[in-house]
Amino acid sequence: MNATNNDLDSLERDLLARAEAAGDEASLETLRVEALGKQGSISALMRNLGQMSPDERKTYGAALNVLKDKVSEAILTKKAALAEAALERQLQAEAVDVTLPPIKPRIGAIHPVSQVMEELAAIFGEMGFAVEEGPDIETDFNNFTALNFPPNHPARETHDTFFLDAKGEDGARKVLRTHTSPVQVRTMLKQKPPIRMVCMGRTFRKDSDATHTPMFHQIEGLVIDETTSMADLKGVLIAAIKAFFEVDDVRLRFRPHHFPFTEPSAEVDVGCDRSGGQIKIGAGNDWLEILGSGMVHPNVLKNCGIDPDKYQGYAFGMGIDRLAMLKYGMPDLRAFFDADTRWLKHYGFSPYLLPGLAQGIG
Ligand code: 2NM
Repeated sequence: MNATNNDLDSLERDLLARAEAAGDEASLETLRVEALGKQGSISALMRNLGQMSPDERKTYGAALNVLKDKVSEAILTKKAALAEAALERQLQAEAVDVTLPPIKPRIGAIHPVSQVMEELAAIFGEMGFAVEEGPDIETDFNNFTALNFPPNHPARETHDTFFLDAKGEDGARKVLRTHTSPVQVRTMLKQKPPIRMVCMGRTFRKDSDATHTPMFHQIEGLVIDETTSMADLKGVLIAAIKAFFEVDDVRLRFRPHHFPFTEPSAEVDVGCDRSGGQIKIGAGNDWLEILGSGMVHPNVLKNCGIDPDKYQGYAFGMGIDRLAMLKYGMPDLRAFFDADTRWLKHYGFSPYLLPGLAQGIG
């Protein structure tokens, strides 16, 4: 009886040590089968109980049951510890430091002209202007005739037009648009007033020197309803220029001018300061010409199917490239179109920070 109990003690030491030493779930399962399975060592001892006297059977059976419980408890405990350790290892291995800065894939930079267009779209969009688009190749009618440039009139030559060989439906040679105004023509032809739109895009003139490139960008705006006036134009321009240059005060000066498509017409200067060697918009006593504008000529309205006795409107236009140079301090216009990646890296904008009135302009 004592000998048998000693046997149980050593079996217990052995089984518990194996449970403790098990390195994975598989060896725990092997242990469980070898100790508690049908052919297991404890089960075999249980089967011997039948040959014992009732007294022996009582004490020895009880001891066996205690051993059985201890072993299965040891196996379960070790199993839980192994699972916990495995989870801990996985958590360590997959840990993410959420305080690290994001990885920025190198997907290039937004060109300052594109950036400025996004800014202008946000600003004018907020003021209720739709953004319209049109093709670079235009008919003579859309680019000139509808806009009150008389046929063979010298005004057409002042635009240094690129003519194509192809002819449009009007029988005249097509042109690379010399301004974005044909988009206004298209809009008036397809849409009844009220009209409130801007258009931005490429324009082309045979002109190339330090301050002119044969391709440049314009934004033009058009508002047509029954009552809008130069006063509305001035209010819109002041608000837009304040938002664009991010200044609180802007002075505008309207000088009489002439355009074929507007009457009256005005060139507009914005107040600036040149004392620091660079131009600052807003403050100061100097002036900088930045845009052209006027009330849409009745002939233009008529040419575009709008009754000039019922409707009136204003229009304005400005150069986007120069706006970008002024705002972002880029001295040389020609570098804009060199496609030099070093320049773009220096002056370009992050694709992740698109302008909007909520997140800020520029
Ligand atoms: C300017 C200056 C003044 C203009 C006029 C029109 C249209 F189509 F409505 F007649 N669009 N844009 C306009 C007027 C453009 O750019 C310097």
